[in-house]
Amino acid sequence: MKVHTFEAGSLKEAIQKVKAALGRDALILTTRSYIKGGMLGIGGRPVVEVTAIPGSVVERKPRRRRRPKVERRSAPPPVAAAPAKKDNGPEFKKKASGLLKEAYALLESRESASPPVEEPAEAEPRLEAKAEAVRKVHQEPADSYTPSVSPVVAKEFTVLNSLERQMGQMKELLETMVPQVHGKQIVPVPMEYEELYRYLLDQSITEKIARDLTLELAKNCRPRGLELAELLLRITDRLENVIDASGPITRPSHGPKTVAFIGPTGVGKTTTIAKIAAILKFQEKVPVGLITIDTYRIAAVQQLQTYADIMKIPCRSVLEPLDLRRAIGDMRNYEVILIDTAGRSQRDEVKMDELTTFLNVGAPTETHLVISSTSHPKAIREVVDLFGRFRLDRLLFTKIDEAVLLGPLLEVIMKVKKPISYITTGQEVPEDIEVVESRKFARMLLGEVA
Ligand SMILES: Nc1nc2c(ncn2[C@@H]2O[C@H](COP(=O)(O)OP(=O)(O)OP(=O)(O)O)[C@@H](O)[C@H]2O)c(=O)[nH]1
Ligand SMILES: [Mg+2]
Repeated sequence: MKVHTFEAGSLKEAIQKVKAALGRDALILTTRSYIKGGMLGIGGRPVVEVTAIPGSVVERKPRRRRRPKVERRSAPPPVAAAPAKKDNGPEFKKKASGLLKEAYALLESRESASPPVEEPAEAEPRLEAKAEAVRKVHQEPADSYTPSVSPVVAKEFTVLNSLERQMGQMKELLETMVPQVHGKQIVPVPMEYEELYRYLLDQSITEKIARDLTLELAKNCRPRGLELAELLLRITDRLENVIDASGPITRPSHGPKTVAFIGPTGVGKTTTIAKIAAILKFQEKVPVGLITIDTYRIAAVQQLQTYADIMKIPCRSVLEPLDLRRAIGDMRNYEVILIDTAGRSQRDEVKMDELTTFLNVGAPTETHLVISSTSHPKAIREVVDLFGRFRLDRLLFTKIDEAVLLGPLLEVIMKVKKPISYITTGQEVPEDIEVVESRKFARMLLGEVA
């Protein structure tokens, strides 16, 4: 008698294979589920193996009438053919949990028995009956299969089905987890650098930057086993190289230098311009002029005009792009011309387009993107994305005095890759402004209070 072996990903599939190859009368001898392939239990795939023989082999033998096992073992009566009703209530759960326990016990006993003991083929129930037993256990609607199955076999199928379901759930879980892991390209931080990594995260440095900095340091750092303070010193060195400081706005070698300040509303553009104008005029003795293209609010124009009046600096307000060009021409005798722009929401397309036209026509020598260090990291990211449409020459960070953590700025610096001109540290004009120094700013990004 030739025993056929079938392998499939699930019991259902295996049975289908048996039926297709040996017919509906086929008799199942053994069933086994195991993990195939992989290493050390990782990466294999669940496999159900079924051995069976054609039913005709057995039919030819004179059949010995056998009493159903269910009677001998005083187990529940044979499975009924009527469609089973779905029941997921507490009673069902209790039963299911009992069955599961039994199933595990059975599985354990099977595993310890080697080789597995096969029941004589003639004592085995038919394939259909086994399938029916499985259906009954799982409360699935029955079809035309004739029930006659021993509880032992039913339990075996319970085990396989339970395992199959669990493996399916695990597969689903893995499928949702694996792309995320790959998406983030997570490389574990060595234990030795875990403290540094956590420290960087605590500074609100983004996870990716914190990880990259840590891994880079871990790769190149000698000697090993440095204290956190020493590691931070090395990170400071690294950031010092990342932070490009442009130095202050200075007197140009020829012609007037026009510098535009752009950025979202209320970040401190006008106040910063007033500070820079005061330093240029009173400390550097540079002739300076002001232009405002803040066409939306009279008060905003007046704000700059008031500073200009106090400092006795000429100030022009313009409403049209061509006026801007004319105003710059009119101020050609001033060495530095600072241009204030209306704060605008980066989401306001109309105003952003209008600013584009002003900047195209005015063609400033330099454009500084003004970002408040108190803004939410997400808002900062959005500002960078949307103001990135302009030709940016410098970054300028305001309200450093109010910011709790400066870590989010590192992402901007790394993304925009433009030198930083100034940071502003309060509302006082002109005192609260500093020209950026790379090392000092690196220490500030790492949490050192200025
Ligand atoms: N704490 C602090 N406040 C600042 C700083 N710079 C500006 N401010 C304040 O921020 C507020 C807005 O400043 P503005 O200069 O009017 O900002 P703006 O970007 O010109 O605003 P819009 O023209 O409306 O877009 C004012 O109350 C300033 O005093 C700073 O460095 N620190
Ligand atoms: Mg303003």
